[in-house]
Amino acid sequence: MGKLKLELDEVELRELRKQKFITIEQKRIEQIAKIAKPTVLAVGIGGAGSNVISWVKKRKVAGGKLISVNTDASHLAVSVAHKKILVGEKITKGLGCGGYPELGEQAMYETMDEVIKEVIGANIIFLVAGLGGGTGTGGTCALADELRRRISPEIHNLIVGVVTLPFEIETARMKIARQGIKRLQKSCDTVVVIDNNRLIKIAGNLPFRKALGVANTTIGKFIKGITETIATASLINLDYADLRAIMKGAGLASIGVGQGNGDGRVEQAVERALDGRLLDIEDITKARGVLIHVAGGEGMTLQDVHHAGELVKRSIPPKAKVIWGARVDKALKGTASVMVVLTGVESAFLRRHGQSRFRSLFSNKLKW
Ligand SMILES: Nc1nc2c(ncn2[C@@H]2O[C@H](COP(=O)(O)OP(=O)(O)OP(=O)(O)O)[C@@H](O)[C@H]2O)c(=O)[nH]1
Ligand SMILES: [Mg+2]
Repeated sequence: MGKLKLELDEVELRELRKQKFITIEQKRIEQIAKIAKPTVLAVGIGGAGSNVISWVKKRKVAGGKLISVNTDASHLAVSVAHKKILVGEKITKGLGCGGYPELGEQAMYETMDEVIKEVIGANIIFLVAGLGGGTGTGGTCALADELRRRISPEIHNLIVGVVTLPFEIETARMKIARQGIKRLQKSCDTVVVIDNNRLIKIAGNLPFRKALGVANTTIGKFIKGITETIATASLINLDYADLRAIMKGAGLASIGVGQGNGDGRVEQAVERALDGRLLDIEDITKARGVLIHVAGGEGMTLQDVHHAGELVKRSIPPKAKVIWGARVDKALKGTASVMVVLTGVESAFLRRHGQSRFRSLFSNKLKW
């Protein structure tokens, strides 16, 4: 009896040791996962950039940090963000840059250390701005250049510019925007371009503010979508390595988001993401990489997700690199939401607004 008890004790002991080992191992994995979790950060620069950050912040984003940077103190005061930074106080006295990008650039350099301190260290950095004005154009270019200069190449990170193009009627701003894109491409891994002019087509009869809201919603959904997919567990995980594979050194990119309801919601959502998109694309069939992300309610099946992927793939070249993710969102009852990011595309805007006329200005980095 006593012997049997002793044997049982040994078995129990072994079992206990095993369990302890498993718990320690589990803890170790959890710790590594915590450290290895990529951090996502979005900085909105200038009026349009801060408006997008406010949109995302008001809708709550899981796992990302949101920062607003502006030279305009009164706009910054009403912006919503985790952190707000007034830049260039000495130069602009908190009054904005009045459309002068060189001033935006100087303002950003005046406060650069404070901005960099908040931004550096994140794995994915989104720089969001409306191109054409002073703070957004000049400030974003300066910040992107400085980040590239200060982050050592071995650090695995992604700098993604997310910018809007001015309306055709804002003629004076076109040249500034074009120079901005050119310069951003040098320091960012990808520059996602959203053409405000496409708004006229899809939201032409809406009041101006609401039409801008459509663009802000598109950009906001893109940032929120990527952040949450990377930061939280999903149905089909889109991981950081996937994202890097498609966005590292990818040139220009375009995004489209669409939603569908009821039967055929997946087809509807895909169609809207590709057709109703604010894409500034010369030719969709030239895309080099595509990211497809599907979100749906609890009833969403793998077949739905697969179907969405197949529909998108039909519109793009067979050689394009495709990555995809899917996420169940309880709030989306009977609704499917699809986001498409096409990278390596050519900008229709740059084509329309001739490349050669201002070429001499591009060669001098500091002239706008
Ligand atoms: N999508 C979108 N575009 C906007 C919004 N506000 C402005 N824009 C566009 O962005 C461009 C730049 O405008 P702002 O962001 O206000 O300019 P800024 O960067 O603050 O520059 P300054 O005011 O000159 O210092 C404009 O020419 C518009 O085309 C917005 O809320 N949403
Ligand atoms: Mg402004």
